[in-house]
Amino acid sequence: MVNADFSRRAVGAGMLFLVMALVVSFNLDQRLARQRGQIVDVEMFVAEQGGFAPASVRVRAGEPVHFRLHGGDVAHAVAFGPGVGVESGVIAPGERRTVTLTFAQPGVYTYYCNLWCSKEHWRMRGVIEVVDDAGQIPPAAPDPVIAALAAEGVDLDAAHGADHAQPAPQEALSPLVDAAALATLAVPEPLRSPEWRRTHALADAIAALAVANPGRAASEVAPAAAALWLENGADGATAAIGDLYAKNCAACHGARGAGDGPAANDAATTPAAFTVATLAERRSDVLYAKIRRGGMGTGMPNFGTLFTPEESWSLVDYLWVLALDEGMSSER
Ligand code: HEC
Ligand SMILES: [Cu+2]
Repeated sequence: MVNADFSRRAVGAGMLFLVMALVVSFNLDQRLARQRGQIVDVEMFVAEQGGFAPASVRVRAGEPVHFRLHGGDVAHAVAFGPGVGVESGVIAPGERRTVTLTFAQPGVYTYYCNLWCSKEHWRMRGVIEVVDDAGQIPPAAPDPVIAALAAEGVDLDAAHGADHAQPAPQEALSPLVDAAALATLAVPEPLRSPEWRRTHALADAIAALAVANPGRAASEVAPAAAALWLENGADGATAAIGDLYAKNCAACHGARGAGDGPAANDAATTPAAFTVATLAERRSDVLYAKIRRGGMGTGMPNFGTLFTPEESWSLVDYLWVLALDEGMSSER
């Protein structure tokens, strides 16, 4: 009686152990599979030949993804965004390179070529759907800045005109930047706030500074406002943003923002030159929106799926560095 009871218990304990061992090994298997990650093979061709194959992939968040990139025709370089901060570097035709990254957050990401490889280069983009454990992607919130512009009735497509090509009132702002003059002027508090700067244009800052300093010459006020504008836009003056511009914008807009990049003539419309004359009347949020959404019916691509909002604001600041930086503007 005692013995039978004991052996029954022993069998029970043994089975429990087995079940637990199976559960543990199953979990271990899953964990190992997760650690090994997912493999995504991508063939690369210029956009005219189909771009990336596949052009859309689905992976799981929190697990490494090994992108095995293979150059099919010409040299390409693959970047991941927004906010991923990973690049493959240049991949020669026929070369194979693996880029491993882990998406911490589910959402929709982009892989894109950032080496100018053909006329339609900027169309060389792929979509990465990163799902959570339940296989879901959280819905993306609309960009609040672009939504606010729409609510305000700002027509992004009407905000550009024939003014691109004619750098006229630039002389009026000469010398372009004068920090010494700024130090002698009264600066109304809102002009220093990032929110004000984002919803206004340099022309607004010049006007507000003139009102706050009656009796001071316009030739003093404008360069002072420009100095303030540049000072408050220091985010655009980093090497990382310069690099972002060089790889994604310079081919059309020119290395120095003069609208004279090697691909400028291929765009459906002439790319804007980023001079004081073209930018002064532009609100920062309109420039931001144009970068993220692109120009409807023009050659301006959309970059909202490539860059973070912060990167986009910094690019707006960088356009001002191009337009206002004394060294550069004296070259034009
Ligand atoms: C394929 C060529 C091309 C590339 C690449 C490109 N742009 Fe443009 N961009 C254009 C064209 C063409 C326009 C003019 C569209 C129009 O008439 O509004 C434009 C307009 C703009 C405008 C609006 C200017 C204004 O005064 O309204 C901004 C801002 C801008 N681009 C920023 C950028 C930035 C920043 C990048 C890189 C992240 C970039 N662009 C990349 C072609 C390009
Ligand atoms: Cu390319």
